[in-house]
This record gives sequence, structure tokens and C-alpha cells, in this order.
Amino acid sequence: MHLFATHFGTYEVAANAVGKPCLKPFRHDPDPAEMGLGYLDLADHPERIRVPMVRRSWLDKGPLAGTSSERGREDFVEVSWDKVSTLVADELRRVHSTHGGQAVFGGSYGWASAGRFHHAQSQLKRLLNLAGGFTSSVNTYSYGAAGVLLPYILGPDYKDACDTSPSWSDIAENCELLVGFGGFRLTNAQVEAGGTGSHRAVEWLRRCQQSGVRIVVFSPAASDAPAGPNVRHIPLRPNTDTAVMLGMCHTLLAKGRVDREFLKRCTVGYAEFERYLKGDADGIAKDAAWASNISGVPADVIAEVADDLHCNRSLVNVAWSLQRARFGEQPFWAAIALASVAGHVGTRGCGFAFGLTAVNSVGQPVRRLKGPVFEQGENPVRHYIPVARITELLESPGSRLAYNGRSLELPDIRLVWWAGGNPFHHHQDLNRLAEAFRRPETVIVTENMWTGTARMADIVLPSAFPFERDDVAASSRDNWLVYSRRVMDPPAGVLTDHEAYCLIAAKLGCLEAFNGGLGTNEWLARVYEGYRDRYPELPDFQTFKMCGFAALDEGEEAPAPADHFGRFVADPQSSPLRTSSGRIEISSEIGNFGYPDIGRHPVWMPPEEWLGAPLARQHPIHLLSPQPAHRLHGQLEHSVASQNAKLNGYERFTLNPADAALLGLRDGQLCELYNDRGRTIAALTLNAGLISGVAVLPAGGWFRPDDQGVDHGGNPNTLTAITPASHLSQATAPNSCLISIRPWCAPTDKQDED
Ligand SMILES: Nc1nc2c(c(=O)[nH]1)N[C@H]1C(S)=C(S)[C@@H](COP(=O)(O)OP(=O)(O)OC[C@H]3O[C@@H](n4cnc5c(=O)[nH]c(N)nc54)[C@H](O)[C@@H]3O)O[C@H]1N2
Ligand SMILES: Nc1nc2c(c(=O)[nH]1)N[C@H]1C(S)=C(S)[C@@H](COP(=O)(O)OP(=O)(O)OC[C@H]3O[C@@H](n4cnc5c(=O)[nH]c(N)nc54)[C@H](O)[C@@H]3O)O[C@H]1N2
Ligand SMILES: [Mo]
Repeated sequence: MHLFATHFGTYEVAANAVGKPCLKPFRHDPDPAEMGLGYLDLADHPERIRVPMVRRSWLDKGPLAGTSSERGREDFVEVSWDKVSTLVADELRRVHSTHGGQAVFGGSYGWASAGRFHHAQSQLKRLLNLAGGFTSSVNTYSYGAAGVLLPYILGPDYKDACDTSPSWSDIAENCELLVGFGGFRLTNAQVEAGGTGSHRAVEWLRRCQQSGVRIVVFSPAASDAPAGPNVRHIPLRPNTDTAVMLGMCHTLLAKGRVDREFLKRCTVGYAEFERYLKGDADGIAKDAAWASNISGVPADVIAEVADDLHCNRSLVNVAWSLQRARFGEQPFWAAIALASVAGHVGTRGCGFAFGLTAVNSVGQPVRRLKGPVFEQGENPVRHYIPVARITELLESPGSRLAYNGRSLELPDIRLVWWAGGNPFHHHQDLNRLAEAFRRPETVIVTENMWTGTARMADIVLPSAFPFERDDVAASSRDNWLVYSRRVMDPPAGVLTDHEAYCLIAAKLGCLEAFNGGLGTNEWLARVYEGYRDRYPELPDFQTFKMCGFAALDEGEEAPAPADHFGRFVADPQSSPLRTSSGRIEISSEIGNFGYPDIGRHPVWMPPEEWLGAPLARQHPIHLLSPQPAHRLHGQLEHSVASQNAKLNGYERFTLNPADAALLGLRDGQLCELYNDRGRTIAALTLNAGLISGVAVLPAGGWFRPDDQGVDHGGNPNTLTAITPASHLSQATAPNSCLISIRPWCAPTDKQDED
């Protein structure tokens, strides 16, 4: 079968009526994602990068002529691959020999494309390691706060928020009540990093409902509550979930319903947390009335759900979005405390979970393919940043950054190379990032489209689309392997990242070391054989290639569900967690780091930007920027599904009708969303299911600032702040953001009307 593998699933390659290749849903996928069907249309899109390009002054005057302030504002000149590979090799050599490897930033975060060999970051990092190393990055934008917090609270086995969930089959069978903070944004489950052959998350949620699991959703948006029976939506103000969870803990405490036996046996630090709940030090009881005041959820509703959590076999799920906010560690930590107090941790399908339906894999009862990747080699440079501190890195060379109990030195970056990611989509406060990007001497970007990031480069290397090359695709959280076979050749001036880096490696004199003496086919066979070493039941490479896919246990009885704390809870002495106490840490040593924004146990702290902040008098709307339903971040922006979801080419944002009326805005109107950091234009869609005071503008619109600095791409990161979740994690926090909204009337439109 001719298949094409993507992060949003597998597609079959067919021919349309006029014989042009097109994509069809994969016949074995019960719930294929529509967004990828138009992917091939991008091949000859006008925004495609077709040849290597160099910014004019950089080409004419070199990297040291002080023209970097023109970056993003100047035109590009076409050059040959021979020329561009010499320019890149020379520039790498210059920076490495003059400044050392730490002066190169190769942290290059991003989702790139599915496929284990043509993985953009691995290709780049292998080359940079051979050239002398680079300053790297750690953690993710997805669950950066959780990834640093959870190893302290649950142990390093739970660093990956995906691994904390019980399996869907256990939830369906044994759980009676599923309480979801942040709810279930089902369009997110279309995606899986590395791909999948079969989308099942939405079907599992439906099966849970059918088998009688009641669902309660706390969210500012009613659309986060699934349709169907036994679902209750409870609106709340953004960033206040921790207060609600604390109010629930207090309710159970006041009613004598705390599971003290569990807390004593399986946790440490509850006594300290209880003193905080009672208000021993600050005189404030964190009771339901207190939480109601903060969150807007009626106190009796908070108390009722708390009782419900205690009296039924229950599971508390928290969406990852809640920790992409200021103090984002707190709702995850508070949920662990709440589930521990309510007393169902260790019961099959119960306790706590993070990110059910955030991506397809969370909770899937499948064997997971742990396989090899394209080896990156050894990085001689030890410097790194937490991934969301890129602006500080570029702005403040030589300064120090507090992170997870350490003090990191921020090196002086002279060269940035980005491949497989789009910081001008994903990072916060893009106007500030643009200024920071004008500081280094050279910026290189490997991309297939003219993204905001490509436009901020000096050297642009055009990259083949994933459907223009062969690869072996697999997710480490899924049971499918797919042979993704080339659908068409790339345009004449475009190479795969690997081919491009072979040219550069040759100029650096390290081609043999870079490609290992292997061609692409041999690399693919080697990657696949690495899987077969671990899973001998997989077919041989030729059979796999012909069939197009292989899947562990697919169609068979689900394998035994993951244990999910069962063994630990049954006998914490002999099956301890790998935390410092061996138990769940309701209070933790992280409080001793002395950071102002994280203490010894979960607390509610008011962010600088939320509806209760003094700043809300100036900018009264809380902006949320969830994942886009019709594309993957900024990828597929130009495909049919993403374009059809817009209004006259503008991104849509949603607002409650009453708020819109107060602001004098009507449905479909173009509006300016603004604050002190930036301005962006989007079209209003009224949504009565959204709590008052909140606007929702999904991420992924392309950053397109005009001469006045107004972004016409509807990118919410024009408005968000770089303020981290905390000093502990230094994680991204775009969901704490206050803005104002007014009608948009373009200056030229006004003239036209006259
Ligand atoms: N406001 C706000 N911002 C957010 C978020 C949010 O919730 N709100 N979410 C954050 C999260 S969770 C994430 S994960 C990030 C995602 O941010 P990114 O991962 O940076 O977003 P993508 O658009 O997927 O960027 C991948 C880029 O790689 C390119 N690419 C694809 N294949 C290849 C290849 O083979 N080679 C090369 N060289 N390039 C390739 C694509 O064209 C694309 O531009 O965004 C974060 N930003
Ligand atoms: N279609 C599609 N799917 C994707 C992606 C994509 O780009 N496109 N990206 C993938 C990636 S990289 C990731 S990390 C995951 C992210 O998965 P999540 O982090 O779960 O996703 P979000 O869409 O940011 O947010 C989910 C919901 O949280 C709610 N929410 C936001 N703030 C609050 C709050 O303070 N309190 C409460 N109670 N609710 C709140 C919002 O209403 C939103 O609908 O999605 C993945 N899935
Ligand atoms: Mo993510």
C-alpha cells in the first residue's frame, strides 16, 4: 500500500480524476483526521521556498558588517547549493574557531514532520555536533512546567505527562466519575507526535460515557465538554482551577472525609498542606467560599463535586493547557493532592491523569514502540536553556538564569540555526522576539515554507516536504510503524535536510562521519531493523516496505493495561516511587530553592495577568490560545481546511455575545486585539458558550506584521508574555494574558470608503 505518514495520522496515496496524486483516509483508521487531506496542495504553493536564499546585505557585506537590524525587513538573493553550502560551512567554522561551540544556538525546538530518519532536529544536531557543538535546549512547550515538577512529586518515571494516565479501558470499566479541568478539546486528539495508524481517543471517551462514566468539565468554554449523556459543564475564570481544587480539599477536610490512611501510607507532607488549607499562617481558610470568590464557581457546586469525588470511584484529569500558564505547576500538583485526599489513587482507572485527549496516545491501552532514532552524536558543549527562554538568551548574553535549583550561564550567541520549528509561531511576545533575533551575527533557517521564522533569517535552506521523501514513521507512544513513501519529487532547487547537510558536511570535511557511509535507503533499513531487534514479531524490512505498515497487536485483545500506581499503593514499602521519600510528595523540597513563584506545597497565587489582576482595569479580557482545530500549529496554514476556517483570510476569535455588545462589536467584524506588547487582527465569532471576560484565539496563524507592526495573521503570540510559569521550570505561560479589543478599521480601507 502507498502510504504517507504525518503527525495527524496516516493517509493513502491515490490519483484524482485527472491523474494527479491525492490523499485519502487510511482504511484502517476508524477516525481519520481531515486536516491532512489537502497536504499535497502545498507542494507548489506560492509561499513554498524553492531555492536557497541569502539576505542581500549579509551576502554583500558578510556577517560582521552590522546589518543584522535589517533582518526580517530586507529582500533575499537566490544562490546555488554549491554557494550556500560554502557560505554555511565557512560561517560555522568562523564562529566555532572565534567564539567556541557555545556561541551557536542549535536548540531548534519544533514538531518538524513525522519520520524517524528525516527528523529535522536530529539531522541538524548531528551536523552541529560534528562541526564543534552548540548550545542546546531542554524540555517542551507542551508540558514544560509539568516536566520539571512531576519528577519531584511522582518520581522521574513520570517526567512525561503522557505517562501519568490510567488506560482508557480501565477508566471505561471501573471509573464512575471523570472530572476534567480544562475539559476535552477533541480536535486535539487528531494529533500524535510521530504519527499513528488509528485515532481512537474520541471513541474511547464515548465508550466511557456509554458504560456510565459521568463527566464533569471545568472550563471557561462549554465546547471543552463532550457531547452525549452524563456530561456537566461548569464554567470558571481562566487560571483559577487550583483555587477550585484547594476549595474541594478544604471541603473534604471540613467534613472529615479526608482519606488519612492513604495519605499516611502513600504520601508525605500532607500535614503542612492541611495547615495551609485551614489558613493557620495567613488566616485565610481555602474553603469553597474562598475558591468561589476567585473562580466564579458557586461554593455549593465546588462542595458538591468534592463530595462526588470522594463518594465515587473518581479520576481527576487536568489538560496540559493549564500548566502553560503563570504558576502552571500548581494545578497539576493540586490535582495530585486532591485525588490523594479524595482517596482513589491506585484504584484501577481512578486517581489523577494529565492530558486525556490532548493527543491521541494518552491512555491508549497499546504496547508502545520504543525504537531507535537517527543518532545525533555527542555534543561537546554543556550549555543549554529551558526551551522557552530563547528571548532572554539572545537579549542578555553573559547573564544567569535560575532554573530548577541551578544557575545557568547564558552564552553569547553569534549564530542561530533553526530547523523543523517555527519560533515566530510558537514563542511568546513575538515583537520582542523579533528584536532579539536581530542581535546574533547570523541566522540560518531550514524550512519548506516562508514562515515568520524563515523571513527572519540570513540564510534560508529550502527543505523537501515529507511527501517528497521516503521514511519510517512511528511514535514512541503508539503501536504503529508506517513506511511513508515519496509521492512526488521536490522542486529542482529543493533538497531533503539530509541531502543539504551532506553538502555542508563535505565542505566541512566530515561527510563520512555525517552520513556514516550509508544512503537513505540503508538508513531506513537500519532504523527499521532497530525496531525488529526489540520486537522480533515485526515482518522483515522488504515485507514491511511492500505492505506499508506494521502494527503491534492491532486488532487483537488489548494488552494488559498499565499498572498506574496500583503496585505502589498496594505496597509502598516494596514498590516505592522514585521520589526522595519514595512516596507522593504533597510537600516537596522544591520549596527550599527559595523561588518566589513556587513553594513547598500546592497553593493558589494570583498571576500578574488574569481577570482579578489590577491590569484587568486597563486590559479587561483574558486571552486563551488553544491548539488550532484545522492544522498542526503553523503547519498546513495554507491548506484548504485551515483556510476555510478563516473569514476572508483572517483568523477567527470567539467572544461571549454580551461582551461583544458592551464593546460595540458584531459577529464577523474584524477586530484589533491589543495590549502593551502588540496588536493583531482577527474576525469575531460570537460564542454564547464562552464565559464572559474571555477571548479565544487559537495558535498557529502566521505572524504577518505590517509596516505599523500590526499582525494580520491573527497570531496570539503577538500579545502573550514571556513571563515563565515559574523559576523552577522556566516554562512557557501563554495562557496568562490580558488584552483589549476594539473594532479594526484599516487606514487604507478608510480612504477607500471616502
Ligand atoms: N499562544 C500559544 N503558543 C503556543 C502554544 C499555545 O498553546 N498557545 N502551544 C505551544 C506548543 S504546545 C507547541 S508544541 C509549539 C509548537 O510550535 P512548533 O513545533 O514550532 O510549530 P510547527 O508549526 O509545528 O513548526 C514546525 C515547523 O517545521 C517545519 N518542517 C516540517 N517538516 C520539516 C522538515 O522535514 N525539515 C525542516 N527543516 N522543517 C520542517 C514546518 O514547515 C513548520 O514550520 O507551539 C507553542 N506555542
Ligand atoms: N488539531 C490540533 N491538535 C493538536 C495540536 C494542534 O496544533 N492541532 N497540537 C498538539 C500539541 S503540540 C499539544 S501540546 C496538545 C495540547 O493540548 P492541550 O494543552 O490540552 O490543549 P489546548 O488546546 O491548549 O487547551 C485545551 C483547553 O483548555 C482550556 N483552558 C485553557 N486555559 C484554561 C484554564 O485556565 N482553566 C481551564 N479549566 N481550562 C482552560 C481551553 O478552553 C482549551 O480548549 O495538543 C495537540 N493537538
Ligand atoms: Mo505541544
